[in-house]
This record gives sequence, structure tokens and C-alpha cells, in this order.
Amino acid sequence: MSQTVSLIGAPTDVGASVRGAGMGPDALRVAGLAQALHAQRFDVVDRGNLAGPPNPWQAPADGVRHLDEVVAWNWAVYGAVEQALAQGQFPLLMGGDHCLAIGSISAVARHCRAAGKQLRVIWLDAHSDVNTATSSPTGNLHGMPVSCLLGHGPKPLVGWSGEPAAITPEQVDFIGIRSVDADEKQAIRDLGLSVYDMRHIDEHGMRHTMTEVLQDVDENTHLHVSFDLDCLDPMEAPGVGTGVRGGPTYREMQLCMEMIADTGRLASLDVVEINPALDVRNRTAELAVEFIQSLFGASTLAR
Ligand code: 4U7
Ligand code: MN
Ligand code: MN
Ligand code: MN
Repeated sequence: MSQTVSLIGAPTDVGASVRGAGMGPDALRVAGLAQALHAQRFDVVDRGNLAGPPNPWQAPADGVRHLDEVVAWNWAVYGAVEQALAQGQFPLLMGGDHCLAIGSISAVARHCRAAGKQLRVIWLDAHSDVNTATSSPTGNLHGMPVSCLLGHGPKPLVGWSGEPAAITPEQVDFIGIRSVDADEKQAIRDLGLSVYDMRHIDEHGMRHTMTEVLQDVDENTHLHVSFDLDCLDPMEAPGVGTGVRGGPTYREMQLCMEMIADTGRLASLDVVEINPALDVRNRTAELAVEFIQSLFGASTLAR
């Protein structure tokens, strides 16, 4: 019996200030995501795109922009991810901006608790996304999902997993980080978050880094990967709204994905922040498809 991958499109950029990430789901479809997974012998169901409010393009209120719209989109995502998991399918969220990880990971956390699984989240990103309404320099909620999941976000975005916090700081590892705002640095220290920044990868290499991250993954682990395409160097992935130079190379990121695949514990995935309006001939979405293939076990000498 082959695993069914459920593709869930969430075409919105309500959590960002650069418009365009709402076109991400179709860019991934055009890049052949379903066909690529099918070629790896997965069953694929494309659930189409979720619906939600348009981007009102407003200034922040009480430190956050578009709170109501972000709540609405995340409820839709939460419901779709919950449903996929309940049906025994692998939820693959196609964003959309990174605020959508709130709904996605909250649903995964609830599922893991019910199933007695140990949830581990791998956050692949240039940014640590651990701002709050008071620390954020922008008010954009795509810079705050980790805080929301840790129980420190705006009230309407906290507690969705059924617990005050969907995850604890020990459950998340950050890879590829190189842009952290001043107050986020303090939050990382205060919370004791495991941040494998670019300096760590420079000094230890991706192999050592991922060995460390994955060392206590076991049969009972549910691995969730939240993949923000701006994790990559913008030379590889130009189609992102908040690119930061100095990211992992193509090969380093492939190794990261292959090592995650080798655990056999990947059980849910977010692919977010692809911005086709800034891309070059859909390169970033095509790149995402290649990395997703590796995450699902493709490697040069296997499958
Ligand atoms: B992404 C930023 F100020 N930190 O909070 C912020 F630099 O999901 C960027 O990682 C956040 O792409 C980027 O607005 C959010 C900024
Ligand atoms: Mn992000
Ligand atoms: Mn980012
Ligand atoms: Mn180390």
C-alpha cells in the first residue's frame, strides 16, 4: 500500500508585506509537483485551493497586520491538514506565506497528541520567525508563526492544538538562519531555541548539523518540515519576498533533505513563501519540487 500525499493549496499573502506568495500553489502545480511525487510511486490527491479573504493591504493594528484575515486562512489550513491526517494521508501544505504554519502545525500537534507520537519540527528558513506583536519591526504575521505555536502570539492565533502551546522550544530546530531581529535574538536566548545558523553550517557543515538535529529521531517520531524557500541562497531561489544572501547552496540543501528522508519519519510538510511575481521562469517552484522529491526519498542512486 503506498502512502497518499494530500496537496493543500493556500493561495494567500495576508501575512507578508511583499505581495505575490499567493500564487505559490499554482507555481508548484505548474512545476509538476503532483507528477513528480507520482513518479516516486506515491498516490497524490490535489485537494485544490482553500478559500479565504483577500489581502486588505492595511497598516498594522496593535502591532500586527491583517489579524482577522490571517486567522481565517489558518482556520482553513487547520481544517484541511486535520482532515488529511485523519484519513491517514500525508498533508503537504502549498503556501502562501509562512503565517500558514500556525494552522498547519497546530493540526499536526493535535494529531500527534491523540496518536501518542512525538512531534519534531524542522524549520528551514533564513529567518527565525519568532517575533511577537511587540517585537516585530513590520507587524507581518509571517514573521511570528513560531511565537504563536509556542503560545506567545496574539490571542486569536494561540491554543489551536488544544493546549496553550502547540509545541515546546525543545521540539523545534531551525536550519539556515541568517536574519534575526534584535528582540528575536533575546527571545531565542530566553526560550532556549536550537538555532543552527549559517555560521554553524559554515563551521560544521550540513552533514554534522543534520546528524545533530536528527540524532534522537526514533520510530515514535512524527517529523514535520516547515520549508520557507528563502532558506536557500537567493542565487538559487530568487522567487521569494524576503531573500537574504548567504544561504545554503543547492547541494547543501539537497543533503539536508536527503538526511531527513533517510529517517523515514517525515510525516507532514509546509512549502511556503514562493513568490512567482519575483521569480525567473518558475525556477524557485521547480527547485522546490526537486527538494520535495529528495525529502520523499529520491536520491541519485535510489528510486
Ligand atoms: B518569513 C522580519 F523584520 N523578521 O518579522 C519580520 F526582517 O516567513 C522578516 O521567514 C520576516 O519569510 C520574514 O517582518 C518572514 C523582518
Ligand atoms: Mn519563514
Ligand atoms: Mn524566511
Ligand atoms: Mn555542532
